[in-house]
Amino acid sequence: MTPEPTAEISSVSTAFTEAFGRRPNGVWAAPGRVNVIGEHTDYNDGFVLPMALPHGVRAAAGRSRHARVRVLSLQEPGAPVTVELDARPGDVTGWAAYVAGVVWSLRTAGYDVGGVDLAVDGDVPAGAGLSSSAALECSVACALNELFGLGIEPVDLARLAQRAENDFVGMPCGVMDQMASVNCREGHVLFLDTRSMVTEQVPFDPASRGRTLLVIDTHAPHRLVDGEYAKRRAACEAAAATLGVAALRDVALDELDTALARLDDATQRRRVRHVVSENARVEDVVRTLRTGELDEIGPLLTASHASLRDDYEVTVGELDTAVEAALSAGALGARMTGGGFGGCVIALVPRDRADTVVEAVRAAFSDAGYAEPSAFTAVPAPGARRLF
Ligand code: GAF
Repeated sequence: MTPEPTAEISSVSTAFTEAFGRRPNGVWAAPGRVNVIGEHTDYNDGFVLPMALPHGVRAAAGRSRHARVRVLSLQEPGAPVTVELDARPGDVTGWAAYVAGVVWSLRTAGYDVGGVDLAVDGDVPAGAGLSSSAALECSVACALNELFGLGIEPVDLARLAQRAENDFVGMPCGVMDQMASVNCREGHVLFLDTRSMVTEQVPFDPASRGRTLLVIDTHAPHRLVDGEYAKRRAACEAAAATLGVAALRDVALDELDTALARLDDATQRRRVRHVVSENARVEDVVRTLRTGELDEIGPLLTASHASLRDDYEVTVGELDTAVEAALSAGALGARMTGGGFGGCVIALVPRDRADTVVEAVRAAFSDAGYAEPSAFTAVPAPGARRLF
């Protein structure tokens, strides 16, 4: 017998029932994320350190007898979108492509996904670089995995969701966001080696140290599908080829100067310096957190931002202004998080300075003529799971 849905899931469950005339077989949830450090390292086989947010996507799902996918979103007005089960890349555009892409990815990997109806509901702030797409993909991937008894392990599920985004949606992202959405744990950051896919759950509880991890949404529109992300990735791959390594992960920090001297292209030199130094910063942060220290990670976060601004060139005025204002108002460290070109900044702050820091960022934005930013406290939340 199916248990009664709780308040948390009743809206998406009710939407499913209203649209499809029956109750869903279950509701699955997958979170968005903030990345504490390790930016633009995942597609270089490097290290990342994300944590899940309480914000995410809930997917109510039910098997159907028809050979098609029907999906509605509570964030998108209108009737459910209908997609054929054998839809191919290019056949579906817009938000539904993330859903159809997961179906395509699983089916082309040989998994027997049949007809399905879905209702999705999300609360990851849109366009903020907090990984709403991975949350959507992973909620659907988890639902299909259980509904059709596919038995896919979490790491493989994340890879298949990444493939949906790479090859169906057309965004050449790395695997960080999907791994975070599937594998993060409450109260922890996820240390991921994107080459071996080995993970370590590192305890992370700023509140117990009187600290707050603020997420400041600059509301600067964040766009990763416009080609800049792909250009960064291509520059890294070209540099790795020139250096004769499989990926920039293979360049150690103490070999950096030698490697840079072998690159003629000044842009590639900057990109390589960011990736190599960022990998080293992730390892430093993890070492620091393992010892139970927290404040010492602040300067590493700030150094990461400087590298993303000066060498990787993925920041915008809003991100730099937010970081500078936060640091001036007493943040222990601050950096952009996610792909960049807009989106959010994180700031590690003493709890009793949190309001002051947010006010300082607001004032700096007002002076600069930017839209008003918003902020919330990030608390490490659980990864993807079945809600009922
Ligand atoms: C985006 C991508 F989706 C990730 O894979 C990662 O590369 C990130 O940008 C930058 O670190 O979120």
